[in-house]
Amino acid sequence: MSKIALIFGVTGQDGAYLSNFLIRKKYIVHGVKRRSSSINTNRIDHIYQDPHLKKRNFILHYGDISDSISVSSLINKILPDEIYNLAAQSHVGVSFEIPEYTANVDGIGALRILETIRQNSHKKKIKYYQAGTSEMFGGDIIQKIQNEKTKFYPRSPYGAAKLYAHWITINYREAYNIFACNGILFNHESPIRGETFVTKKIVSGLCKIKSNKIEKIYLGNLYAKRDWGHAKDYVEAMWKMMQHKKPDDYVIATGKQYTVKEFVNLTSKLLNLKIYWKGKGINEKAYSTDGKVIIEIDKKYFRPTEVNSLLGSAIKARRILKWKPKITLQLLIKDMINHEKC
Ligand code: NAP
Ligand code: F7E
Repeated sequence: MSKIALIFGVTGQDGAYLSNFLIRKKYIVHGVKRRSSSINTNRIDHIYQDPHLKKRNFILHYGDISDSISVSSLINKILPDEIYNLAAQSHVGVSFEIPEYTANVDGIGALRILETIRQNSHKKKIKYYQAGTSEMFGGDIIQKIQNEKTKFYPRSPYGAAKLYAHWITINYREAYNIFACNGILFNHESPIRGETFVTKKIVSGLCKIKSNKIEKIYLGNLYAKRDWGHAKDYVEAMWKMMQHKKPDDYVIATGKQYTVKEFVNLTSKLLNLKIYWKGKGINEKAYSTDGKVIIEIDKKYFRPTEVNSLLGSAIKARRILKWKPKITLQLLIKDMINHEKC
């Protein structure tokens, strides 16, 4: 019999990749989307519009994880085998502007789901995946390479909210014997990454500059270092955690890091767009060979507290889950460029 999965955050980057992945594994996938005034299902329309899949394998529901009633009624009705909680206000910069909302959705949202799982435990043992993040480490403040044993030190309302979700997941696992896993995922990107995250902004911006659609883009901190992987590899890790005999917490990362500036340089190289840099600090700029400024710094993209350096060790996932990333940064950028069709 097919397993039933329920995905909160199905319309996001990971929700779309995970839906595809689980449907290929013959799951029946229920997804939760928010009501919005404009269409927010672009990333999953290809699945939803397939009449065959729509009827049998992929069902969408309205819901919101800030609303306990919608969370509990969906779980009570569907009684899935596995719940993936990917729903979040996922932008670190934005979390400084809407900290209470971020705490409610990214922190308490997890509690709403876990508590409903607990209340249903006499009817069905539902497994839970929590979308945790390297932002909980706050970078290299405690340790240069971060793993499951590294102390947390969140540097944003987003990181702090996700840390609550992380610990409440562990508490429900220990207190009520619920199969609940925390994935501590480092940055992962794809052609369907949100437009305001730095990788998508760079790839899409440089493509538009190359095809003369815009003149320049504005960025913030060029020297932040990130461990960037591909979302396709990372959703597989989520699923593997849920299939293991014991629920546990895992870091998922590539073990390689690059600065934002190096990401720009690599993207322009792959686009055959020759650039050079001049200036320092806020006045640093990238130029095309004909002397035009194509990248400038805008202070508004700096955060009140920055996570300077993220570098993960996924040795535990490699050893126990037999998971390792397959897609290199070069291939990730090529995939993102191809999608832009520039
Ligand atoms: P994303 O593209 O921003 O997707 C977030 C999803 O959550 C969207 O479907 C969004 O709906 C939904 N959502 C937001 N608020 C909600 C609410 N109140 N109720 C129900 N759904 C809500 O994020 P992602 O990159 O796929 O990441 C997936 C999860 O992993 C997130 O929890 C994120 O914090 C976490 N994470 C991401 C990364 C990464 O590098 N991508 C790394 C570590 C952890 P709309 O489409 O309507 O906005
Ligand atoms: O920033 C710097 C910025 O917004 C990366 C989320 O998925 O991964 C993501 O969070 C770095 C930061 O991702 C711009 O200051 C420079 O140092 O792409 P980002 P993030 O903050 O690392 C983690 C693991 C998550 O869990 C989150 O959900 O790039 N940066 N210039 C910029 N960042 C943005 N967004 N825009 C710029 O113009």
